[in-house]
Amino acid sequence: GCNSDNSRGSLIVLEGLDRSGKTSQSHRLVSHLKDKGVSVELWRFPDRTTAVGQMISAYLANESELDDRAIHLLFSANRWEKRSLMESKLRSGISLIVDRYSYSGVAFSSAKGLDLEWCKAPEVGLVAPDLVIYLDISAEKASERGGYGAERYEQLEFQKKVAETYHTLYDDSWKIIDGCLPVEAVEEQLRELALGTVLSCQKGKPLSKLWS
Ligand code: NYM
Repeated sequence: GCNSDNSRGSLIVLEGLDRSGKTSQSHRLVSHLKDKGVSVELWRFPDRTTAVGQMISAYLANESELDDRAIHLLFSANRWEKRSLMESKLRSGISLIVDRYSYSGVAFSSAKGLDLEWCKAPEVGLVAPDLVIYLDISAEKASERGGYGAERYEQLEFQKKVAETYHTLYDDSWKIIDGCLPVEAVEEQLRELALGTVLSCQKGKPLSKLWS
């Protein structure tokens, strides 16, 4: 029941191309869950507030150059430095909605040509999400949405490669939502998926580790 000792918060990850709608949908989802009385926080990766996050941010803004493998490992380190806080939040009953996670790390780096298994290796042992939701939108449609900023990676040809690598990461546990649906329809599907996952974690679904 709700008060079982192993009741915990759930780790819910949103993934997708740049401009797929993840960020605004994760905000909407968090406020909906709060309204429902769920204790929940919005997280995102990269977490640009840490020292590592600031290096990542400078790289993305084209203010610094880094070897492809070096930046890959920084993105991973940025998740590792939050790992224990993440686990303690979950164990204390707080659910986390996370805008990007290890799958972004692998999809973006392997789209540059790095080996997929090499990209996954530093992620092994991080907390595994209870739910991964992919907001599915083609690179073309995403680019039409406007607002591709000046950040590195926000280019049509590169995003097409990222979409391909995301597809190689899919497994049956992923939930795919058509990102071209109206905002409210996407929101409705997200709410239902998230609430179901929150409930199963309250009932004591065990925490697991990547990759699983
Ligand atoms: N990105 C994000 C990576 O290349 N590797 C990662 O591990 C993560 C978490 O950073 N284009 C890329 C994807 C985005 C960019 O993310 C910044 P956002 O969500 O635009 O702040």
